[in-house]
Amino acid sequence: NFVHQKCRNVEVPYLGSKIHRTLVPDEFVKWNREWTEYKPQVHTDPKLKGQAWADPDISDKSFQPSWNAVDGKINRASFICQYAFDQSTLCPLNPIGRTGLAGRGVLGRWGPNHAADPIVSRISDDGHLEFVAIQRRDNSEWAIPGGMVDAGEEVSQTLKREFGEEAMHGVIDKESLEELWNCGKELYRGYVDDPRNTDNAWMETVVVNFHDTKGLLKNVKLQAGDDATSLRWIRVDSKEPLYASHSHFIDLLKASHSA
Ligand code: RP5
Ligand code: MG
Ligand code: MG
Repeated sequence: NFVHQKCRNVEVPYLGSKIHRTLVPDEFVKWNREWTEYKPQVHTDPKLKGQAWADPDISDKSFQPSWNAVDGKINRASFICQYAFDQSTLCPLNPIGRTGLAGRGVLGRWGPNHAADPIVSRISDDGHLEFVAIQRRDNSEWAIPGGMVDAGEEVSQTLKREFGEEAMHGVIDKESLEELWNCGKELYRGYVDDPRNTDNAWMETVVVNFHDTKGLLKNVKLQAGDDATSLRWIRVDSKEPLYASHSHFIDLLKASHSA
C-alpha cells in the first residue's frame, strides 16, 4: 500500500515559495481516514495565471473541463483510478491522499498532470548497465530527462522531444537515433511521487526504456539543455538518490534487463 513521501512532511518550503506543508502522519494520508481539523494552506503559484499551458482558476465560470476523461487536447484521466472531488472546493483529490498542501502549487493542471520519461540506456565498455541522467534546474536533483505532455501531443512524441530538449540541447529527433526510438519498452505508467504534488494536482507518467544495443548514441552529442543544467551517464547500481520516483523507475529498468 503505497504512500507518497516526496510531497509530504518535507523539510524544505514548497518550490518557489516560503510555504510549508501541514504535517500528515502516515495513517492520515488516505482521504477515507476522517480528519476534521485538516486545513492545509492553499497555494497556487500566481505565475500560472494567464499561461496557455495552465488551467484557469477552479472558480472561473468559463472553466468547464471534462474530468476523468480526455478533455479535447488535454488528458484529464488518471492512470490510477477515477479521482474524487473535494466537497467544498470541487477540486480533484490526489488519489494517493493528503500532501499537506491544497491548491495547484506550480502545476499547470487541476488533477493529473501527464508527463513522459525516456530512459535511454546502454551497457558501458566495462559491462555496466547505465542510463542518461540530467540535473534539474529547479532543485539540482539528478533525474531522467522527462517532461510534460503538451496539449494534443502523443506520449511517443513527448518522449523524443523531451530527450532532445534536455539531453541533446534541442537537437530533436536526430535521424541517427530513429532506430533507437523505434524499440521502446514501456516500464511503468502511473503516479509519480513528485515534490510538486498537492492535494489537488499531481504528476503521472509513462516511463519507456530505449536501450542502445548498436552504439547509435556514439554518433550524437549528448548535452544538457532547456531546464537541465548538466548531464551524465549513471550506473543503475550506483544507488544515487534521484528526483521524485525516478529511483523506482530505475529499479524497474534493472529488473527488466536482468530478466
Ligand atoms: C516528474 O517530473 C516526471 O517523472 C518527469 O520526469 C518530470 C516532468 O516535469 P518537468 O521535468 O517538465 O518539470 O514528475
Ligand atoms: Mg522539459
Ligand atoms: Mg523535464
